[in-house]
Amino acid sequence: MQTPAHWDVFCKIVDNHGDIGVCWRLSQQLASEHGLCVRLFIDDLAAAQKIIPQLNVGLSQQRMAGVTICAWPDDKVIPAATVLETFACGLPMAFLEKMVAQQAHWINLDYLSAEDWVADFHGKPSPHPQLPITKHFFFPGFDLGTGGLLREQALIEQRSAFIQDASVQQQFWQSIGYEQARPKPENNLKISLFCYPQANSKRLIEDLVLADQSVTVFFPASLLQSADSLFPDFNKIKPHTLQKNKVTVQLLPFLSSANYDRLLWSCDLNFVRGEDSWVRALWAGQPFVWQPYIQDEDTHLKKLQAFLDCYSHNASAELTATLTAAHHTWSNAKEPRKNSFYELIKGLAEFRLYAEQQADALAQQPDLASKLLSFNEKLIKNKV
Ligand code: TRH
Repeated sequence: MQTPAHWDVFCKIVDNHGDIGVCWRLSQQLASEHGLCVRLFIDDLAAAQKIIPQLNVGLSQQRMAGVTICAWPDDKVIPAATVLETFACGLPMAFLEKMVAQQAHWINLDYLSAEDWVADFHGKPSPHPQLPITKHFFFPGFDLGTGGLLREQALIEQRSAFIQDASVQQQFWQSIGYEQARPKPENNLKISLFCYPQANSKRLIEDLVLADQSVTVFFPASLLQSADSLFPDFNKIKPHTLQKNKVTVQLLPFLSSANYDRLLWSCDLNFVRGEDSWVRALWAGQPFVWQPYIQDEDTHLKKLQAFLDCYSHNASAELTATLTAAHHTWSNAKEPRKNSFYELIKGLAEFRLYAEQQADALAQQPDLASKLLSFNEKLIKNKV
């Protein structure tokens, strides 16, 4: 039997949950699907607990889901054969020096973007300015010339099984504290809402009220500060439930990763943000609106447009226009377009079919973890 290859993954939690969300998901996949021996180094174990609730922050090393989770390394730690830095988080100098001595392979996993330049930069080397070691950039992306998208092998099957089983769905709703009305009103629209405070929520709520349709909006209670501004003239009708006209807001606890996926699979429309929830929404195969992480000089708006261009390449002109208007209204305060969410809701049937097709098409491509392994093989054989 072959000895498993050793990988070290480095994660710095800058803010929010995307960094650790991606690192934890990828580390588990490398261990469980590819049989690697993975250590995940995290700079802030307490912050990571939000995504890995079972984490014991008092332990500097612990094993979970086949991964060894470690506190940021001290000078004594010996690097693995392959070191995956994530989002240019920086590696400790003493660790880097040992990597040089061991001729470890060094890859940086970058942020996801649909911009054209990504394929050109994917896989490119970047020699260290002082040390004789080279880092290689690995860019996730939407086409074959990039590093692909994170997707567990069984994800699409798990989604299909869930969608086909009404009793499992009912159990899910109960487990997150939501009593679904029975019999289900045919036109009750379910929307999950995960956004940054800058999102144009005022316009969304106005359009939902205008749609004059029964709507339930699922919103993480932990973002309640923004909920005050999001739902200012709503009445509290029950604990965790707010209402205005036909729009009900159901406040949710922060869900486990598995339950967050189930929520995305169950809703008619998902508002997602950043990176990891965005990719999960793609795989859900349901209509979604993505809000990019806000960057200086409106860089995020370029990322947004690049994604819209890439995602809607096979969509009808009407659907493309609807998606563009809704996304720009949501993320670009300078460019709100009237009734854009109203139009989005009216066009959900077409969007649903399209989202499903896009998820299926993207799932035909190799996933990010598999591509990362092939890339590392090339590094080992000096073929990059
Ligand atoms: O939290 P984010 O805003 O993370 C961001 C982005 O990754 C961004 O690119 C990065 O620069 C910045 O962090 C530092 O959004 P994201 O990426 O969607 O991560 C949220 C994670 O939280 C994702 O793994 C889904 C998870 N989640 C749950 O597990 N349960 C929940 O109930 C919710 C609402 C989210």
